Amino acid sequence: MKVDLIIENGAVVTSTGVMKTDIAIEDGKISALGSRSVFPEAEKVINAEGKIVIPGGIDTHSHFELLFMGERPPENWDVASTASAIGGTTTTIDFAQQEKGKSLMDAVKTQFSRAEKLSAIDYTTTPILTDLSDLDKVLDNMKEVVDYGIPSFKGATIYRKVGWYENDWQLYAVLRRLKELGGMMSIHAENGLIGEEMQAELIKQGKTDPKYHGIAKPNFVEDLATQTCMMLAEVLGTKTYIVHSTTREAPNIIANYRRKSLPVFCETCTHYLVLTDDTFEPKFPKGILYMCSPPLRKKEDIEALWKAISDGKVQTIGSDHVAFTKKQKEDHCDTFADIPNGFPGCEVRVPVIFSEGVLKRGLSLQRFVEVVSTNAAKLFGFYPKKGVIAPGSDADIVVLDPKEKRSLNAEDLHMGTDFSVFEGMEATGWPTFTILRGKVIVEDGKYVGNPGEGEFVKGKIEDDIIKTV
Ligand code: DUC
Ligand code: ZN
Ligand code: ZN
Repeated sequence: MKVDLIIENGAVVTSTGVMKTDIAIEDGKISALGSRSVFPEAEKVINAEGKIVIPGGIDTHSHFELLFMGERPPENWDVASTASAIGGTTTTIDFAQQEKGKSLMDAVKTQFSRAEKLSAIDYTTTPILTDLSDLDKVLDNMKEVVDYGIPSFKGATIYRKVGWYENDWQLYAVLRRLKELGGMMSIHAENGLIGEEMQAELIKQGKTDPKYHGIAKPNFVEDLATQTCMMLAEVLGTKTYIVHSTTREAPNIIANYRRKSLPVFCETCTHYLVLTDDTFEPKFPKGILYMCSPPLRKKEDIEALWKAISDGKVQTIGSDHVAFTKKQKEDHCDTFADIPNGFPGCEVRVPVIFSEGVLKRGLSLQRFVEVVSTNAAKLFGFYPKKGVIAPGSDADIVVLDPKEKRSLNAEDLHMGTDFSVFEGMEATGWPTFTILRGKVIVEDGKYVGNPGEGEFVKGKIEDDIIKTV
């Protein structure tokens, strides 16, 4: 009898540390760790000598095919998910936006109808609440979504114009319901009233350039909302996950509540660890491209976030991938407040964190794996199926070459857009192989799978597992 695949001689990052071990894979699962000499023969052998072997990346924050601020990126699920795979991500937690007048479950079905056909990687979703006009109905519908295997929902304390906003009462009611259901609330935390009134005031004064984006929403606008969310989380005891924290203070605000043993968590995103608000100038050709929310910050925030990652105060790093094109940004650039927020990043997340974190700042391999993979699986309720290299887990594995250097220029990447916010930069540490449930889908940097092979990953949050994040 043969096993399907053996990965030999790699430095494998497991839940307990880094060890030199071989990995046997059968029927899409890891069947054994140990010495190849005691494994059966294999159909295929990958020699990972000199490579680092990690669980497949899990992107906690992608927006594939998102219609937002008047634009839908031309990039489809197949292109986005293929690019994710090339960059070492094997599961994405993609947002599904509720449409006005429709239910959260409708949003899930719409998103999955695309993913089922086109996704190159496994997926689940976090529905975004956009229509709370019948609050009781939405609260009721949340149970159906949780029972379906989707335990997280997303709200926002900003974006009144695009309808993503929840007021304090709505947030309270949703958190209270999620406490009953055992789910987790993901929140985009920026104080919408101050941030958006400040935007309007600046625009009235003719201050419409991208650099005013950061001036309208300085650190305290995010910190204030983060603090509010933490107070609600404490009062209600609901699992609460702050998405894309960017300020030097936010991880500390959240850590203050973690110290009280509350289930609260902090995510940041790749770009907040690399890019500063200097990129907003000049407006053309580049400032408008760097428009995202929360805004890019200062060098001091970047270094504080990296420290918070190694200190355990940031639990996950997502991409916040939205593949707008240059034209889509340009078409709305009269004032900074109208430029569609977001840019592509799903492909570069794992390599940039490896390069900037492990190689440049000495982030441990163990912590690297926790923030790009393991913690996401634990938080969103599918650990140890994913997020770990252990017998019985899905064989989602990345064989990463720690010496491979690639440019981050748009023309060298595979995301469906025409610019890169990382233009001119390089990252060292790229997947030689990306393996999804035992099947090689990326080999030597090329996608060799078939879009549509990705599967829905059901989640159910377990309190004893989430405590280990
Ligand atoms: N921020 C972004 O930059 N893009 C999408 C949505 C968001 O909150
Ligand atoms: Zn957001
Ligand atoms: Zn987002």
